Amino acid sequence: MKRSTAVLAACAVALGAAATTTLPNAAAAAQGCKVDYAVTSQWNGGFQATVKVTNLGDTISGWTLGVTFPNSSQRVTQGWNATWTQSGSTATATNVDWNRTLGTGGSTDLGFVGSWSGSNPTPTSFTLNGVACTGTTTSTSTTTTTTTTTTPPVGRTPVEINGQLRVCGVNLCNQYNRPIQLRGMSTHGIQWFDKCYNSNSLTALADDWKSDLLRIAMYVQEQGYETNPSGFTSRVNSLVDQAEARGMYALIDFHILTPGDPNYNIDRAKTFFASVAQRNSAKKNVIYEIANEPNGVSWASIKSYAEQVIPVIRAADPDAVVIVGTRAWSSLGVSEGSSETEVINNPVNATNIMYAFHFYAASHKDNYRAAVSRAATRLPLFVTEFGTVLATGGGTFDRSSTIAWLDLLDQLKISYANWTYSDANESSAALRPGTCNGGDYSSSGVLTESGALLKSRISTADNFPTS
Ligand code: IDC
Repeated sequence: MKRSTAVLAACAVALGAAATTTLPNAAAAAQGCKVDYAVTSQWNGGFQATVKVTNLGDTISGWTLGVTFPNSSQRVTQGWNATWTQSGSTATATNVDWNRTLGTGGSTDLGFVGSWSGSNPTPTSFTLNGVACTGTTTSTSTTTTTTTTTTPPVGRTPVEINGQLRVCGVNLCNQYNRPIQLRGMSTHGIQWFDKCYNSNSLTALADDWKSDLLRIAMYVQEQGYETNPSGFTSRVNSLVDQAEARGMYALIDFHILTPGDPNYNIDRAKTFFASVAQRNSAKKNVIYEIANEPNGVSWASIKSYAEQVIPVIRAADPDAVVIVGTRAWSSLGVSEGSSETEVINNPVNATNIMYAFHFYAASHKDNYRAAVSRAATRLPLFVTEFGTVLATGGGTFDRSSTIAWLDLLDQLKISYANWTYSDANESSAALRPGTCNGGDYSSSGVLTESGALLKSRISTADNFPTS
């Protein structure tokens, strides 16, 4: 083992030089490390990897990790939980404040998105403070699952653990600046399915489903907000409170759909967001989604809308995360023949924002998944709405495409909300028709096929980082 070898070598040198001299303390400090490296996703020209660093030596305070690739065509483009730089074929990760100290046996989880051309991106060696990590284990499998022994904190809700969220790099991060993924459900249009959102149903969502968030879909047209601004504003606020009381995040969705140009509703958006942002500014559980699905409108117009609405929110609630819808029903432009590059090349001029991506699993498959994999290396993405069915909200329930999507989102730590937690008579709904007429939201009999799959995915342990 590296630790004892290093100490013995130091003793031999010291004793050989002068048998009477006591050992200098510095020479006695044991060093050693182990790295668990896994490529969690890989695509043409890029990959994402996790790097778990374990200190096998004495406690260190302040460290750098060297990661040497086979050649310099592998580049770290964005990393997290450390400051990443690269020179030639060696990338260097320097500790950030909260993981500066690593005790004996202590570990920290880092990660990065990298680019590569033509060869396997697995690093050839790792060093911690210049000493080779001989405990290195590597894997390039995209299916490797890291087993974790973290027990989810008992009795602590998603909001209690994660607190105020913020965007860090391409991730959604919690109060400890650690990337997290929120998994939850969207309401249906609250103008139609209001009765589905009551004390019993929301408790079932928080306690049985272990949902991290509730998306509140407030349509603007179709008998929505425009017909009764103050009524819908107060209903949204009351759902924010009910989510908060159960420890869930609340995603306030300004659900524009037809017409597809968000600027049609910009005055309503400013009025609405000024009001909800001011009323909820002290809360930690609110996320704002300013335009559900722009369609038939250029990215430039959407960006202009965002750059007028975001300052209204910031003026009242400066630290909340804001999510901007993207072109073509929030497909990053793909459904209108464009791509994520229009956003990458011309991002919204604001900080602490994410971009929405929506998909319907039976309609949107590999080329959309490829777009998300590419975009996720450059843009903070949040899947604020997706369905397990056709884009109509009905038709075939596509289990295999949904699983492919959810596996991808899990790997990329992209948060999501499923359409819908309602008993609408359509295959996207999670609850069987008639469920919202009664008080039982917990038994398996109330779930549709889609609801059963989503509940099984959402209710698994979150393992949110707690330091
Ligand atoms: C659908 C509802 C359906 C309703 C229709 C029109 O499921 O009951 O009649 O809207 O308002 C979206 C939209 C979302 C759609 C959903 C399914 O954001 O409002 O809901 N969908 O068509 N984008 C892609 C699909």
